[in-house]
Amino acid sequence: MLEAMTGPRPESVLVPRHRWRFPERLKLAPELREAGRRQGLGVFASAVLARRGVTTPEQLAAFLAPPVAGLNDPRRLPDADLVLARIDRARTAGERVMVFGDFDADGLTGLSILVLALRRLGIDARPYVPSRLEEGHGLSVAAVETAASEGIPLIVTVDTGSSSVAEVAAATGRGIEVLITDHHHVPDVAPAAAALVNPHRVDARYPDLGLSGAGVAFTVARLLLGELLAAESEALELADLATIGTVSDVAPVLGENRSIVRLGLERLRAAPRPGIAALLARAGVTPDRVDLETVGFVLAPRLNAAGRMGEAMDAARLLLATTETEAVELAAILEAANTSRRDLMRRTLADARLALGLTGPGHAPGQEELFSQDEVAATPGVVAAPASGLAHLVHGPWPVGIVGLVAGRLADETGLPAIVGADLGDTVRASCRGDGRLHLAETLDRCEDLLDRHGGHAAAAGFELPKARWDAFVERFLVLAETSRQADPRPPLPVDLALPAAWVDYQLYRDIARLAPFGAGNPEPLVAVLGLTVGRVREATGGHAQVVLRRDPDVLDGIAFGRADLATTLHEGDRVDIVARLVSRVFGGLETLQLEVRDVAPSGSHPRAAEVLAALAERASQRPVAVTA
Ligand SMILES: [Mn+2]
Repeated sequence: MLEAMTGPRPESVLVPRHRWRFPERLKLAPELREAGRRQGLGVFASAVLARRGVTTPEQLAAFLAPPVAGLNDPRRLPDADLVLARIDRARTAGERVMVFGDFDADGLTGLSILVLALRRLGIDARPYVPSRLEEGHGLSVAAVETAASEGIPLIVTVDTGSSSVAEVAAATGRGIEVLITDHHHVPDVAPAAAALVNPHRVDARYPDLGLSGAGVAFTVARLLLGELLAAESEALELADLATIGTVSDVAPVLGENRSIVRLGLERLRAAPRPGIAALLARAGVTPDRVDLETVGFVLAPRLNAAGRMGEAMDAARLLLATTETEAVELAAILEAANTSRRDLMRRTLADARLALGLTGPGHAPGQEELFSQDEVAATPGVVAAPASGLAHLVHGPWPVGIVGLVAGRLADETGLPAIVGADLGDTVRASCRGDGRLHLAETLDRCEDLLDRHGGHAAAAGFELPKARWDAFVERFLVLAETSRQADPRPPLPVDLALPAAWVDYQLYRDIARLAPFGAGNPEPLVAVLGLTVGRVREATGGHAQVVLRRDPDVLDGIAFGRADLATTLHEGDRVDIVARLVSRVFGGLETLQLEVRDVAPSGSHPRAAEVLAALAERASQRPVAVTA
């Protein structure tokens, strides 16, 4: 109140940092509510699942069932019979088999899965990882030549090959058969391979389209070991590798992928294979604490770094390592690749920031400072679009393997879409990253006449164009970015549940925990906790804020990481709504609920929050069941 009387003090006014996006209204079907109740799952968690596509009692039961129940019959893969027959023949004939995997983490883990499965069948499997710089994506002619010179009559691809028409023809010309396993788009003219195992084939009847390349390889391993050895359960032990591929490819953690990552996490935690154990040890992570975030931020980047730095074969060897000694040695090589990848990224980012006129220490919120200003010197050949306030566009003489990472950092740091290109002679190959507010792939579609090729998603895309068309592209891109600019520039914050504060309890935390593991397609739910009263607020060390939130009759503890500002903008007695992640804190043997605060708004300032609070006030006498916004 004192503030109101002494006039506005902008720094102490509470304004939410995000545009809260409440979930679409949903009336939970009675049978779904009942199905949840039978499983001991509360109505709010069931509603979250329903919004994520779990809309029938059968799907809900499958979601909560033991993971093996969610795996599909591998015999439903297209060309399953052809693969089985050909591998069986290789086994009886004692043929060597080359397993060709893409050089990213999905390809590398998928390759390891098939190599291990073939070895289990007694087949001499030879891993082959192409060089990112010299061979690029797809089955390579160099691999075909290697197979020919080594007298290998059969190549199995992983995570790639669906577009390799010429290379498969080259193999056939040399008397080598190719079995393709892949999850990428199948073009109208598919390669004439001996088998094309890809759930995305138009004639495929496989029930799940979410598998990654490693997920397809895992399913093929289940097929081979199950049918040829009656030992499918042994194939399940490869789920840890499939999990890394799934997470690295940002495949949705729903459906069959949810089963795969649950099996994989069990294995990663309980008995990580030597290579994974060595990587975790290097990163200082104890196996029993591994979750999908660890997989995404510790394991996958180290494997990808190897591919970017030309050490992908070492990454494959690491995954296949059978002894700790070998694994520790290879993990050191990968760590070195990861470090040089990071140095290269820092230098490239420094170059790009200088050219773009971005000043100050280069770091995204919450991340370490990347370089000091004296490291920065202009690199010749860097071309940046002038400041527009709409996007950052720059290209230069940088390695192709690094520009995506740099664009990601620039986008995180500035909150604007970033396009970073690597010069390849007269061509620029560029990566685009953003927060999805400007749909990057659709924006590129509208520049199609200027581009040689392009593709991607809302928040990540890529393209290639002749250097001579760069300026025209920049001009077009900025016009498109301007027209689609949002009236409200704040980043959106998706809210999964909006509940009066009194309804947020430990049981809700437990229900939400049952929806784990969280990842792409199934993010950890955020709850808008409505109608709290601010008690004590204090700034905590490390730029955080701690707040005690009163509700009737008890209090909730809140912690707001990186939001020291709240110590100034929140005042005792303020009525607030909070978007938070629910966490459990164990203190003195007692488990209590804590709110990990993402954003705060004056209570009822969002119309949907006001609606929930009004409905509550109206029905204050009994506890209604479905007033969730
Ligand atoms: Mn893939």
